[in-house]
Amino acid sequence: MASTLITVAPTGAETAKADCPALPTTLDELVETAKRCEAAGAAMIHLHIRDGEHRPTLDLSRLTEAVGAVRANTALIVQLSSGGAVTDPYENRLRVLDAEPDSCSLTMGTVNFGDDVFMNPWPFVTELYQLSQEREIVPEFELFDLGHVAALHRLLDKFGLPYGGRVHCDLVMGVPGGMPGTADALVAAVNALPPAVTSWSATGIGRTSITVALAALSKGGHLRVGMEDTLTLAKGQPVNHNAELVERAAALATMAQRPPMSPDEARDLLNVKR
Ligand code: KMH
Ligand code: ZN
Repeated sequence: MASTLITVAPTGAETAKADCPALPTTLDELVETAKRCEAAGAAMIHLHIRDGEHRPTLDLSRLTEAVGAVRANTALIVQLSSGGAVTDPYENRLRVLDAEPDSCSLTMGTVNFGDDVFMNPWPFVTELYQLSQEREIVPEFELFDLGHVAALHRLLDKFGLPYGGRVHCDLVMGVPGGMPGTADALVAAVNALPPAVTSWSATGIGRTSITVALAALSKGGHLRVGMEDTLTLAKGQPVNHNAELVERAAALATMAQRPPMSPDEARDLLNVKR
């Protein structure tokens, strides 16, 4: 039976700990979250980390420590965010690869991001991509808009396949400034993906979470969930732990006759280094 890759994105860079105490921001909270989410059905973790004051950071020693701690306590595929926060300079975002994760996110273009702009100019995208090839790190292409899908065609045409030979994308839907979190937008984006794409997931920001998950499962895609993207289970019902979102995704996937895949199966799917 086909199965579903569930990625958990537990923290992000946008929400303040003071506004959401349930957000995992310390190393202990991260490890506890990773273990519970793995038990609930996650196979990959998309990581942003925080400093001692719970602020987003790309500090290399903290990143390396977080990668090691998740690896020591779970079998999850560790994907580091190369997106960071909107204020992070390009050189720090490139340096994330020095922490030697299994995978890194790689956003395929600039996008308005609420009141901010998430900057991903073409020279940065190509430099990060070539670095991922050199370092043997599997990228996950983050597609916030249809233009990012077009840019992925261009990247693969010019620079060839990623390390490992698989092409895995994540549709990030419902960001104010990006494509909407609707079934119509998902179908349009999926139908436009390059033929080289071997797997894709989708995530719906905020209240688009369930719509996007159901559309993704219906269209044969995988799922990303987590408090980076969604802080409520329903109106007025806050998420108390990332595992609640993973459990819900696992239940939807099981209902769709595509139960969660193990980290080991996910390693085969993405062909990350073993
Ligand atoms: N925090 C956003 C500005 C990624 O992780 O690669 C970017 C982001 C995407 O979250
Ligand atoms: Zn992220």
